Amino acid sequence: MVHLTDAEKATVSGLWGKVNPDNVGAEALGRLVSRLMVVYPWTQRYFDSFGDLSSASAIMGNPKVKAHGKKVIDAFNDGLKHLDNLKGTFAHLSELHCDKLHVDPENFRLLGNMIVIVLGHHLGKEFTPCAQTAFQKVVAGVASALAHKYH
Ligand code: HNI
Repeated sequence: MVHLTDAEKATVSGLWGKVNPDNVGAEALGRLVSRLMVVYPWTQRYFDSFGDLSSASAIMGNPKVKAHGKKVIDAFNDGLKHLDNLKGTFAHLSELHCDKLHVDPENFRLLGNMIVIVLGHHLGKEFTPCAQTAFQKVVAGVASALAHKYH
């Protein structure tokens, strides 16, 4: 399990308060989907009902990607409030992604990295290496909590 120091927790919540989570979610999911379509085209099956995913700009403008990004980031946001109990917080979602959606857990790590990239983009200089380290811990913790039911 990940462990954040009190200083890291303060950094994470301070910086999270400066971004618009819905935008971060939509962009992170859009970037993940764009990357998946190019590198792992078969993952399109996850997003069968999403409509036009034919190019990066179609994906970034796709209203279903945006709406789904909001769902994902709301759950992520909930995780930020329970950093000491990510496993419990994501138990239900882990079951859903594992048993029903059959999402390869590698995608949770990829999405976490997209969230870090988008935060870097939105926060610029404020996203110091120290801040990045704190967020990498969070996304690693969320990814491992989501992957929990797979083992
Ligand atoms: Ni994910 C549905 C949260 C990563 C594919 N996902 C959800 C829902 C939440 C959620 C919340 C809605 C559940 C419900 O309706 O009851 N997903 C999260 C979180 C992460 C994540 C917190 C990582 C931080 N999901 C991923 C990834 C993929 C993914 C990386 C695939 C690449 N998720 C899905 C799919 C659905 C889904 C597919 C169902 C979509 C639908 O509505 O049909």
